[in-house]
Amino acid sequence: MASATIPATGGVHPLVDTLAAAIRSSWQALPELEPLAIADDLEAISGSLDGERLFIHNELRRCRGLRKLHLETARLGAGLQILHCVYFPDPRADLPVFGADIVAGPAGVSAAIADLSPTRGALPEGIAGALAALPVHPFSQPRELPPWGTIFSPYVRFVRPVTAQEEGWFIEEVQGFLAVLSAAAQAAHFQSWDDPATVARYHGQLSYCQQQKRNDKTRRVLEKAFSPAWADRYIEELLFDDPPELP
Ligand code: BLA
Repeated sequence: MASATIPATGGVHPLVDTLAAAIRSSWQALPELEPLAIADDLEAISGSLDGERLFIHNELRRCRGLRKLHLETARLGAGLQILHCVYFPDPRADLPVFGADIVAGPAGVSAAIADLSPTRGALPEGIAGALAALPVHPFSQPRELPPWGTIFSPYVRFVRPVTAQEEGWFIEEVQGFLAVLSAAAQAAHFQSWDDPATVARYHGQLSYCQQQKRNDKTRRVLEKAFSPAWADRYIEELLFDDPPELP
């Protein structure tokens, strides 16, 4: 059975931990990596629910071409362990949004998703070509996207990994996406704020955030662990805050 996916009591699921480490180490390949300020009360959040320890840990960076890199690791209600990661591009550069989410419970990982998502209808050709050349693994339990998932690219990976081998494949595929994005960020050209292409990508990013906010499952977990008002602020200000208005 899926013994590889059962977490040690109170610990962080190995897939969450390993992917978080892989994401942090991939930051080193990003051009002009810099810290990005985060409100003190959002960096480390802890509490308890039904006698269980809750925590959320947030890390923020920025780099050339990507205005906000966000990595969240969390342990929330009912033994849920979550990794949430989104890289939001600077709309002046023709770069996609990177997003990844892992949801693991006491019975194993239920959802592992990763994508480079377009901000203007389709991915830039160079990025689509690079993604098409990456290895695709035969996961035994692919999952179907929810209705709001129209924001994802044709290369989106959404699975329930059931063995240690499949968990390894997922990490490898995410690393592939990140390598493609980091090369594109190195090479990116910047257009002006009032270029119609920049404006289109700004609206594409806004729509990405709006669609993600339709995921009731995220909101419900945060509401139960904290409160509806807190969940709302967290989603609007940190998880999927709209890109800053065009100058
Ligand atoms: C699903 N996300 C879920 C689920 C939960 C969360 C509990 C249901 C598990 C399942 O369907 O098996 C919860 N995710 C969270 C919480 C946070 C989080 C609380 O990130 C943060 C604190 N979600 C994202 C990103 C993507 C994403 C960046 O945040 C994709 C790039 C996708 N999550 C996503 C999808 C589902 C999901 C597609 C399945 C939704 C469904 O099937 O309805």
